[in-house]
Amino acid sequence: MSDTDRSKFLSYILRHAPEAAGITLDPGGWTDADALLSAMGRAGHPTTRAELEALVRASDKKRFTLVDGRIRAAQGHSVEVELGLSPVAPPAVLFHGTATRFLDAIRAEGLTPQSRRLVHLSADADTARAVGARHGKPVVLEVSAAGMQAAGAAFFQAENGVWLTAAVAPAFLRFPDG
Ligand code: HQG
Repeated sequence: MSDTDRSKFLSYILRHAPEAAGITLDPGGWTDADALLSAMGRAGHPTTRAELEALVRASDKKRFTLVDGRIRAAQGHSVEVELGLSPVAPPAVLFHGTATRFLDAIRAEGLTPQSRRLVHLSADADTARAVGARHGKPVVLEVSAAGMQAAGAAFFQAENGVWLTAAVAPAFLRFPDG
């Protein structure tokens, strides 16, 4: 199994379906690293502790956090988790990459988390474009994070730097065409 496949498998079970691998997550989304390694073995993806540590280090987006023998996904969950992040003041503008086919719905109702727990935002437009390209023809929206914060919204930053918030109303979005 390649590192990419292992990373996808880990993302799947740590964000979406721990039960599919026979593990449980605590309320913060953490699971015991040894239990995870056993689960990977049972699923036909035998992995050593050293390989897991290397994979966590090498993950391009730093998707996983491994501390004191416990591991979790830094963000992206659909299962209910309380990441325990403290609200932080965001930069004035953040970016959200999406695909053109979602624009009508986003103009009408703003950004909502869809299958995840929180809306994911990027600090720079290039990263947002890459995120949007996963879904189709990419388009980058500007989010007035300062405006949202002034209106009382909370922002969080995952361990890997991704920005998170509950939802973004249309009034705080700027579309490329105005
Ligand atoms: C769109 C990746 C219709 C939204 C990335 C997005 C990120 C709406 C899609 C992380 C909508 C959801 C998350 C609305 C939002 N109507 N569509 N009202 N509001 N959408 O994958 O942000 O590689 O759940 O624009 O790097 O694309 O997995 O979220 O296009 O950090 O580690 O609905 O996942 O990281 O798609 O990506 P997703 P996302 P990983």
